[in-house]
Amino acid sequence: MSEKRTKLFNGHPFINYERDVYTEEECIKRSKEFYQWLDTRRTVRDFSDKPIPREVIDNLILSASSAPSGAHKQPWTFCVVSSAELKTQIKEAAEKEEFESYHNRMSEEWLEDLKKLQTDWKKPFLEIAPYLVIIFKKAFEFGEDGEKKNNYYVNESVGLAAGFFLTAVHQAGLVALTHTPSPMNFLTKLLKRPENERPFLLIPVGYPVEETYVPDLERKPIDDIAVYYD
Ligand code: IYR
Repeated sequence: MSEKRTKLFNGHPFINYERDVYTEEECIKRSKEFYQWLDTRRTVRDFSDKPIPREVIDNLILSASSAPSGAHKQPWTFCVVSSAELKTQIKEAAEKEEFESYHNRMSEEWLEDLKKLQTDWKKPFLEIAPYLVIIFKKAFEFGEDGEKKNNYYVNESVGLAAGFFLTAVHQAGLVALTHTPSPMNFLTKLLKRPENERPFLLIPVGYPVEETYVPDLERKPIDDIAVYYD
């Protein structure tokens, strides 16, 4: 690596952004290959209990944390649960809420929309997957003297980090499930999170079982998802 070239902008240090440069042809090839590879990612619900090195989880989280965030505040905490006892507590609390949701809180339309995914209130993967990664968003932070410090565009920022995380999981040859128990404030209590943090997503990470089936879904074609204004 060449030496960092730095410059001050109004007294603030900037570094020269060194990046790879591609020809238009390479750019087309790379974007196509990346799309074709990313399109092979699937949400999986049948996890194996095969362990994953902790270092892998650190790397996935570091990748997630490279996402852009409002005023570069990185307003997230990734809680990583491998304790069997805690996983059981999380499963029991999540299933209690999900039972209520599937039986009394979700509309007929919603339940109908989920039939193709064959989800239900039972969440065995919460005990089976080697790691549960629970992303918390930081609504605000505490400064040195305990004063409140603002974060900005928190939902957008944490959503981006979650997307980066799922991409990193796929790149590592692992699978994940974006689980959304609702309400999920039980996670704040079980994981003893401070008052400035709110649960955002619960993501089991692991290997899939040997023979895994996923819903036979189609993704929307480009004309249904993009509008060009030339
Ligand atoms: N949170 C429930 C229900 C659920 C909702 C949506 I929208 C999904 O895409 C899948 C599931 C659950 O996790 O089962």
